[in-house]
Amino acid sequence: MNEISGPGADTRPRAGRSAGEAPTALAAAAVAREARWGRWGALLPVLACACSLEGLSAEWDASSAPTGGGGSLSRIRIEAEDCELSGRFERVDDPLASGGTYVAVPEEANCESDRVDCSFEIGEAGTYQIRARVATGPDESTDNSFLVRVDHEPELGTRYDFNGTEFHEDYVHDSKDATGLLLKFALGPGMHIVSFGCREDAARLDWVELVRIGP
Ligand SMILES: [Ca+2]
Ligand SMILES: [Ca+2]
Repeated sequence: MNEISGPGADTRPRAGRSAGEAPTALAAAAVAREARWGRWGALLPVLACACSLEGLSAEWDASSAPTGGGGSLSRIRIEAEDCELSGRFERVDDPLASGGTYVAVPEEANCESDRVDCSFEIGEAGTYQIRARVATGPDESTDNSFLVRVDHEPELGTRYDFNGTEFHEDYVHDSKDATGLLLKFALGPGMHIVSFGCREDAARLDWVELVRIGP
């Protein structure tokens, strides 16, 4: 697997959906872990304690929904604002966004190599799909696509179009594929990077999930 870049100084671990714990202390602890251990530090609590993921940017939702095959979907969610941003992607505060923040390249800034890289630690090999919470920018017809890559492939990215000026959940599909099939990836255990690259400035990304749909 390729080189994996660390979270960098702009990583901002946030308290997850809190259930009574002190988010600021947890966030501070997460920052301290990041400083000492980089990306791996954020994983330590997962190994140490499966009971609570408070304070981590990645959330396991093993509660899941049943699938037709009798298995269950498991998903890992990472807030886009907690991913590594490059180029002109910016964090934008918005009460309608999960965690109060989304990311976007400013309108009219144009796209170059701007990217949002979200690192997922996968424990179980399987077939995965990407789900994201997205919204178009102010111009719904020209602020509504990203170039999606998994582990830096494909090199040019898969064009993913969507609609809707309000935030909504969507599964990533290949917009050049007339069949409309959702993207699927066979992933082994370990770290995987899901990237959303700028294709049209002002397109908004709130969070990203890897969803395991089967073996
Ligand atoms: Ca635009
Ligand atoms: Ca968010």
